[in-house]
Amino acid sequence: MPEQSNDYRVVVFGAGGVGKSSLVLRFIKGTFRESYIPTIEDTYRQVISCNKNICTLQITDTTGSHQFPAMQRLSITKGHAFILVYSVCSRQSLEELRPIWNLIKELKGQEITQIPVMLVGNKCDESAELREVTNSEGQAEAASWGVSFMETSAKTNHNVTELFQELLNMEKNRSVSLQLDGKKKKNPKIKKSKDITNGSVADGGEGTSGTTKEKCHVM
Ligand SMILES: Nc1nc2c(ncn2[C@@H]2O[C@H](COP(=O)(O)OP(=O)(O)O)[C@@H](O)[C@H]2O)c(=O)[nH]1
Ligand SMILES: [Mg+2]
Repeated sequence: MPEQSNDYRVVVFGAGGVGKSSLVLRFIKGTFRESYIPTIEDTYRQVISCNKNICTLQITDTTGSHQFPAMQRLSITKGHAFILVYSVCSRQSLEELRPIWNLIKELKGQEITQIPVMLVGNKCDESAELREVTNSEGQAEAASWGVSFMETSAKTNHNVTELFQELLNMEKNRSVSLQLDGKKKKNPKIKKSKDITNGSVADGGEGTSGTTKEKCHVM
């Protein structure tokens, strides 16, 4: 299927409880929940534009550090871009990303310089007293790894769409964008795809029904 070969795969890593699922759900569904429901592994899909065609943005929300090593390696091997999430309220969660980053570098080899990677300090809405990692410390860590950096809040929706858009902007091998505007009319192939009429599909248990194409649009 052409849609499948056109997948653009983003993998979200980070310790349990840092807000990986919250960021993905905020982006895909526009929702947020206070309760913590541990994830097994879910993949969400959203239609995006790629080289003036449509393709599928596939976001894999991983379980965190307890992911089976073989699954972790597979996610890395298949991934086109990576989001490494820690909580600004937990220095430990930043430290837990290091082995994952090292594994990504090891498995991608030379290719790593071409791969979009964003280090993300989530929960930036939390009060100053709860903070354990400052913005500049996060920035410095990202700089030493040679990756990009952003602070987000899935709770207040701060920098969430920007995170995904920035990540796609970093892709140099193809032109990927959340924007579908303008491309739809020019590309008659869109009508041939069954998936596209739904806007998005998910193979994870939580699903993404209800996601509309409007969610793909950024201002
Ligand atoms: N204050 C705050 N809490 C958040 C934020 N993102 C997630 N949480 C909370 O942190 C907990 C863990 O979130 P979850 O997305 O399940 O973490 P995951 O294990 O990394 O997928 C939940 O109770 C969320 O409500 C955020 O941006 N700000
Ligand atoms: Mg989760």
